[in-house]
Amino acid sequence: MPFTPNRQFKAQPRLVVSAEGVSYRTADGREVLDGTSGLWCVGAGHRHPRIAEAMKRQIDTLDFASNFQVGHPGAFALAERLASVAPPGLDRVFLTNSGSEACDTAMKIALAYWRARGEGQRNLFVGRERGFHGVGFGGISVGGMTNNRRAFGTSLLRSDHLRSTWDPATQAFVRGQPESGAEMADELETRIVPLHDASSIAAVVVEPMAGSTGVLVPPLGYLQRLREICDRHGLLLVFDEVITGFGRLGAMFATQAFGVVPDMIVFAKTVTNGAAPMGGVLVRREIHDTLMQGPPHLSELMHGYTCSGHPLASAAALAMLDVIETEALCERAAALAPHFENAVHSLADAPGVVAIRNIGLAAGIELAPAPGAPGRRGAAAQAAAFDHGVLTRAPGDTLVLAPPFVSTPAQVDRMVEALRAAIVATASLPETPS
Ligand code: PXG
Ligand code: PLP
Repeated sequence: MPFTPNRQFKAQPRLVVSAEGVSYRTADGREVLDGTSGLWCVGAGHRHPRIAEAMKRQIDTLDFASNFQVGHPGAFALAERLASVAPPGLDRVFLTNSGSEACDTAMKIALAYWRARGEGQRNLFVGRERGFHGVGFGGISVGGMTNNRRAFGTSLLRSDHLRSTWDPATQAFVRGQPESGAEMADELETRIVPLHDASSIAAVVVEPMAGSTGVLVPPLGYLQRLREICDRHGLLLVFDEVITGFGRLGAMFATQAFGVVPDMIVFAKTVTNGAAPMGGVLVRREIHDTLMQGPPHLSELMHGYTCSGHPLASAAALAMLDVIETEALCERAAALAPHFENAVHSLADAPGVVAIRNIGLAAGIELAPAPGAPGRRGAAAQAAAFDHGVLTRAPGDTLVLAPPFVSTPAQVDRMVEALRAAIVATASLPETPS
């Protein structure tokens, strides 16, 4: 099982057998609120009828065609549609089947772009500590999650990392974006560019908001500052919007929420509402055009996955984009965000809560670790939350809450109450089992 204590699960399985709206149903018939939006995917709620119908129609029309040498209309329609909701200029699309594949794809496009421009020496990637860019070899090289790298030895690609934007001394209970800290971006210009030289850097890859390491919110002006530094030194800037894309921050992309436009946007997850696996990269037109050269009978980009632009995933994504528009999901997420913020910050007085971070419909509630056993309190609280009726995620000792955009304020309150019960229930843990 992915990122799961397998032996514990086998001893005590938690099986969900059906879902509707913002809830799962367990094998033993209990309702569990989906406080993770199905790992950040299901913004529109589970089993949205419009998406289900589109997928049923598709499987009865064209179940599968690859996009190698042939093509099918759905993938092209989707690419057009994605370009129409992306910031102006980012209007070329490459489709994959996951966020990890999309991250590696963006990194390969960056390498190929520089080679096509005669600058093949640019092969170093700049990421950020506590950044997550999936589990491919590219993604773990530029990623900054120590546990995801440690077990596999040194990374394959050359990389350096900016410091994380999280500063517990000044940000512990800040609501939304911290007001100070934009200058943390200066490290790119004061340390990394001088050390490696801009001419060796392929791209700077960051999540606008670091999601899977517990919701780390960028300080006001930080992303603008990164963009300015990249522009001054001619560096490509890639935003990994696998979590923030398609509404989580109350706008279609974080790019629009923060008013900073990168050179590539990596997306996945919510693009299909989780109903089918899909990811992809939105690319600035000039990068695409630079690659469109060489003998006309040869592929311009030697890259792709069997199921890139799968018909079922394309149909799901087109339907999801319809739903986002017709049901005003970005606006709904934005409208729910203030209630959500108040609700999660009400946990400040729960036992052992040492920090609360939030933006849009994402929050991290950080707990003091059990003495000598980092991660144990988080894992225990996550399990207790499931028993109290809410699915949450615990990277380390932080509980993450990310409700579907269609949640009601009352459902958000129920999720937060269940988290409080779980935090209280795990306030003092028995001795660590050996
Ligand atoms: N980039 C980012 C920013 C992500 O959050 C990926 C890439 C990889 O996507 P795939 O589709 O290959 O998993 C992710 C995935 C969590 C959690 O607990 C987050 C992710 C995956 C699993 C768990 O927050 N994000
Ligand atoms: N391994 C083998 C032997 C293959 O034939 C292929 C694809 O044809 C792959 C790996 C890659 O699989 P995918 O295209 O699904 O990423």
